[in-house]
Amino acid sequence: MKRFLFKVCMAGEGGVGKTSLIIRFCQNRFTEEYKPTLGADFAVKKVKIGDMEVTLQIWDLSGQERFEIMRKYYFKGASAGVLVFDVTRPETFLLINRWIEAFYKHSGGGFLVLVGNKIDLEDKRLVPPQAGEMITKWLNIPYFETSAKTGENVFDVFTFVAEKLLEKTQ
Ligand code: G3D
Ligand code: MG
Repeated sequence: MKRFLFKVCMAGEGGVGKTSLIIRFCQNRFTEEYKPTLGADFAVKKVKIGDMEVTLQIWDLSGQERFEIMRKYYFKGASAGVLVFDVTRPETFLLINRWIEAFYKHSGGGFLVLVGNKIDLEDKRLVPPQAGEMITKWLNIPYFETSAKTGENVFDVFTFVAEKLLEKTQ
């Protein structure tokens, strides 16, 4: 079996659900009782694709979203970035350009996917799907909508990332 290891960085404003998405993907759970933390800088999850094993080393910002200076080191060597916003907080969508810029500048050739999270909060939703779809059209960044709470689409995002990373090695 062929094995691969990639660095994947979560990106996006505080409170959008980055840590919750990692916990859903890696441990298949969601907790509302206390603020989710990974307890480490990154989580590791193996994904099998055909006869290949892809290990995603998923880096989290753990409360340091505001410190722009650290983005340089954080994104360095990232093969992919998962840029998250909260569909109930338009300001988190309006700020994605800053993350896109920083990621492309510092990762050194990684690709991005955009994620609109918290779609379970239907009544509070303020960013329509078309907003994310526009980003795909303009910037060629694939767009997913997820709920870390229900788990909807979360595995699809990371599986897509793993498949795309593998494609690039072939
Ligand atoms: P961050 O890592 O981007 O800062 P967190 O975001 O994962 O810490 O999540 C921030 C808050 O949003 C948490 O609530 C978390 O439970 C909630 N959350 C994350 N994803 C979802 C989701 O898909 N649906 C809903 N309804 N809530 C979500 P608290 O209350 O701890 O601030
Ligand atoms: Mg967090």
